[in-house]
Amino acid sequence: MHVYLDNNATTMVDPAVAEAMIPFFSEIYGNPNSLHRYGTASHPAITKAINQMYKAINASDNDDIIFTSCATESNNWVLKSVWVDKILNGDKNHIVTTEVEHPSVLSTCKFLEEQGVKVTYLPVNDQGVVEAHTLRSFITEKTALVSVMWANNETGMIFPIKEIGQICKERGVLFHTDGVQAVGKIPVDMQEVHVDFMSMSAHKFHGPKGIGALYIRNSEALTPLLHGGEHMGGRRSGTLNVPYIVGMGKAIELATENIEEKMGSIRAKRDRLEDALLAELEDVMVVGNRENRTPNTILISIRGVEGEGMLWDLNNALIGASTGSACASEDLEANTVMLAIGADHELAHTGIRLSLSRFTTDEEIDYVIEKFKSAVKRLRAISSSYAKVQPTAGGEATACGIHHKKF
Ligand code: C6P
Repeated sequence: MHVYLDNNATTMVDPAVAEAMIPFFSEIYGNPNSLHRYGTASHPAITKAINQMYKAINASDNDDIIFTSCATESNNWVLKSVWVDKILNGDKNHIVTTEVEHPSVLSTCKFLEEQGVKVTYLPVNDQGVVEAHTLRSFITEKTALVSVMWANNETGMIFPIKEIGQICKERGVLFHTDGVQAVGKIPVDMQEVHVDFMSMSAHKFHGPKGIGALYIRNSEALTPLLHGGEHMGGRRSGTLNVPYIVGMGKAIELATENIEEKMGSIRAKRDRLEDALLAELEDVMVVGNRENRTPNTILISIRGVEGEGMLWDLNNALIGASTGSACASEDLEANTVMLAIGADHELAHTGIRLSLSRFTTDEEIDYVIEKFKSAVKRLRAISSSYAKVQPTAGGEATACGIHHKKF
């Protein structure tokens, strides 16, 4: 059996999405900016995709949704353009973000720090979540932007976007959220939150890779990242990628219609897997409480078992999982979110992320439970550092010198 449980890294393109895209490669291939019939032929499909995007996140007619090449571009666009607009050409000098953002936000912030921007990295609590009240004391009259993800890619933990948006609104500060791991996994309604910018990525909800979007409340001014022709109202230049735009529209529609029902079914499988691993394995823990987590995600720490070793065994059993963000997976570094929560380096090397999708089946879950258990047994048997101890009442344990917080 093949089991893919790395859906926070990327998802399979839904066959219905692929089917919707196909005519726009070799049949309706004109440049949508051309005035002839070959160009205009794609306009209805583009309009449909835009409408699907607006409906999925309940954006209003005054808002803009601009297609980009990926969420990395959307994140770069917001951070770099706010720097140009509000810092280089304004009187601000400060950006607030969190310690646990995706590398496309953190690396851009590091770049901006090299340019002289002051960046505050908000800490997370022992659940891996930024508490909204911590933000208040860090916002000053020099703050240009707050950037806080909606849901974390490694833990699935959901951040208090409504409260954070409210604080930013009260203080007159622009608010960007990286919505990549939220859209298509939990209800996202732009009328319920005060968010100025939101990044999205199609390949996280069964659309194609290489296409993302940026939501812009009330068409807020933002210097373009890509200058060129007058595509998308001059906001983002480059010939429109029609098949991918059609695919993103179809994918977001499929992911968000009846989302509660779809997610209920994924949550049931996720919970069954999590319950089984917690009940049947000793010295394991899952990061973050379930109620506040995206319904498809588990970040599990297995004392005494290196994440990479575990991935190897799972891979041999044809199970795809990860130790954390796919973008950082070549570094063999400790899981950054676990470190931010307060785990020590040894423990932070034992995290395994399992992320399900609507295509995950009950049979696959049964198979993973068995293979996971046998992999842990095998790896602990050959582990020089694993010594079985009973965790203390407070959840603290000191096996093999690992001291950690209770997650
Ligand atoms: N996270 C993961 O394994 P792109 O691929 O550029 O459209 O999306 C980047 C991105 C931005 N923000 C968040 C929260 C993300 O999770 C990702 C992609 C993958 O966690 C690949 S690194």
